[in-house]
Amino acid sequence: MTTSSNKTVTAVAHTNIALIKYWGKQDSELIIPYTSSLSLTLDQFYTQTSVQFNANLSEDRITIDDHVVTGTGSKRVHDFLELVRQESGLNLSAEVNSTNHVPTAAGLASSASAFAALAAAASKAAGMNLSLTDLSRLARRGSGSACRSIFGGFVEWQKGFDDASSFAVPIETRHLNDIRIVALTVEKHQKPVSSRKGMAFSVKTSPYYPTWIKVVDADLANIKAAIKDNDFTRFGTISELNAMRMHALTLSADPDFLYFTGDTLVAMNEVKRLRHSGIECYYTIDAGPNIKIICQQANVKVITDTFSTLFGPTKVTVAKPGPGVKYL
Ligand code: 2P0
Repeated sequence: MTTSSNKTVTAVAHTNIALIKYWGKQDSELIIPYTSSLSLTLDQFYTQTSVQFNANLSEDRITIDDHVVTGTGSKRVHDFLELVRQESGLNLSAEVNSTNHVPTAAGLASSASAFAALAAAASKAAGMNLSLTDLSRLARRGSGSACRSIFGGFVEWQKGFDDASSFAVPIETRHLNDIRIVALTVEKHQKPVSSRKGMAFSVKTSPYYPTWIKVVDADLANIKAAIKDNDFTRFGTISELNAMRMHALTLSADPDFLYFTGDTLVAMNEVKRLRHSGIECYYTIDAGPNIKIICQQANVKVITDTFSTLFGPTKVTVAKPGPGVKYL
């Protein structure tokens, strides 16, 4: 067993937005989902994390955005470091320093970039030299969506059936590279139901959950065909539909719950109005009230102008496809 390592390793990972959503786990310990999912990694939002395993520490020391975090706030990071120690055979405590570069207005703060960067930095600092596939599997154990942030551009998380077979793969394409995501923040407050709880509750109580599993298979096949055919209209249509199908699982849970606010509905209607007026755009919405508008570069200005007028310019952030994880 290795007992010493003092290398500080720094990794950067970008967040991703799911276009075919992950919503439900068949195995919550290993984070194996019921369905595959597909995302786009974004250039604007990322996490930078440094890790050093240090023989002088008696316990993990975790600093996030310049604040030392302890107790429940650090439990998921600590549990993840335990997993890295188990897998690497290294038995030292770690110093972790993480900074999120997510504009506070973007509403995209995400565990995806955080656990992707942590997986990359911690595994390398512990002396593991993982392939990108194994890094994706490791990141998945921290947070499901993090397995997709190992790669850039369009990424598919293939659900698999066990720890070895559940990981993300990049979708190699030069198509749709003028795609843009206009992130709109209508609400900054913490969501009332976390994704983790919300998806578990939907699996358990929504009578539509078995249908979701079937529908995602079809949505995923269709969106991959749309990417292959460079068909933005089909791509956007399927993304919007799939997001609404995911939210139908919250409305059909018992008791029901909802991530939208009144402003979410205002923004959704505005996207539809723009679309009907000939400005092609679609929306997707995660487990929160903020919407992300899917469009192409040519329409970015009219869309950002419209939403800046409606909600204020500080609420609007434009992102492009972003890169996979890298070391500094
Ligand atoms: C996604 N979301 O595919 C979906 C769509 C939110 C809505 O993945 O429990 O933080 O850590 O595996 O990855 C957010 O859930 O959940 C998420 P865990 P995660 O992006």
